[in-house]
Amino acid sequence: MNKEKLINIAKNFKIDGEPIKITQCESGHINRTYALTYKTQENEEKKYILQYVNTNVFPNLPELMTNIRNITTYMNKKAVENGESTDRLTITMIDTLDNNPNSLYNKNWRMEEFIDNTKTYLTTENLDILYEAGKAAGKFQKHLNGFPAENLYEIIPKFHYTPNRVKQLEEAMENKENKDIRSERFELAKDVIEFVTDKKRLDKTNIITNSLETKKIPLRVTHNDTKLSNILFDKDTEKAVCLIDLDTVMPGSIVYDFGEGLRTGITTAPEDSQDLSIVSADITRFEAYTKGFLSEVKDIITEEELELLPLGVWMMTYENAIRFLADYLNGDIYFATDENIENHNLVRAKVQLKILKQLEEQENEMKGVIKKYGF
Ligand code: GN1
Ligand code: MG
Repeated sequence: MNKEKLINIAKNFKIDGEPIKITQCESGHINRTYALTYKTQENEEKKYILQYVNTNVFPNLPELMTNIRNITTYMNKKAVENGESTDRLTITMIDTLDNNPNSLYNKNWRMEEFIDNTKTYLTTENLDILYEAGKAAGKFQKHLNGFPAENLYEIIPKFHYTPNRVKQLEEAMENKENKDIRSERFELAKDVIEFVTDKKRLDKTNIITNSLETKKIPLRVTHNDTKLSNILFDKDTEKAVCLIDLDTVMPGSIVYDFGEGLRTGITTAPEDSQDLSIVSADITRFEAYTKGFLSEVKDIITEEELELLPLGVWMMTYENAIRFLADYLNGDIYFATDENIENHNLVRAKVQLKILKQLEEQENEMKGVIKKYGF
């Protein structure tokens, strides 16, 4: 989209000054995101994020924005009550000029403050940063511990209900409409399909959801997309600042947030690395993240949840593998793909597969780490 159009859209939000620079951010797979730098009347520079939200993925955007408003208000209020700073605690939406109740312009557009002096990682070998990442995900759980999860809208129904993800994969495998691309893609994905549909793996997919359904573990406010690139770090101190991308905050399990954080935290290469030889699951990274995470949640996590944490990492990795695979078989209709990366979604699925294999081999080591830092 051209800059002129973006500037005109941004004019519908309550921001002082004039935009002087616009860049597109490439990392998300769902929404279109831009960073806008403004020159304020005091001649200072201030940055904002402008986003076109994908309403195919998020058809109930007003409810999504309500969730974000409710949890960020809660977090800010709690911090004030506890005498803690609200500075860079969480994201802040910008109101529209016409005071839209959901801070949306023209249905899909929203703006938020850019959180200053921060950066993100796709992957890192720095254990201090992983410790910080674990702390950030743990803090989010801790901060929202008193918020009634059942009051949140379920933005994407059954988001981490893994058996339903399996069903979606089965549907993709039967998808008649894509017959032409299907046969070739099926052939290329043969090994991945075989691996993820192995009975011993399918049999594990309902363990966490069953634990929630039988109330063995509590329903909690869950971020649901705690991948490393959704955590901001201070550019100077490299301390974690906060979690961003609150679109998928919904009722869920702490096990999901831990698992999704480590799905990316434990790996030695980006999610779409075409060189599988550099992809592995590194237990020392697991330990650093776990240590940070548990240091924040030790007073709220239950023994049953603790026990499920290693499985959570497996489950989130498995789930992303089958989601990428299903999208590949469906002809890339959900996740954004880069035309320069051939079979992008299959590449992503294969990376998850390699990590899965290694997680299965290191299950006992992971359990040992949880024992070490748990109660
Ligand atoms: C998507 O949009 P983004 O990049 O934050 C996806 C996550 C996946 C992730 C894989 C709403 O997140 O669930 O784990 O890609 N978000 C949605 O990188 O489906
Ligand atoms: Mg997201």
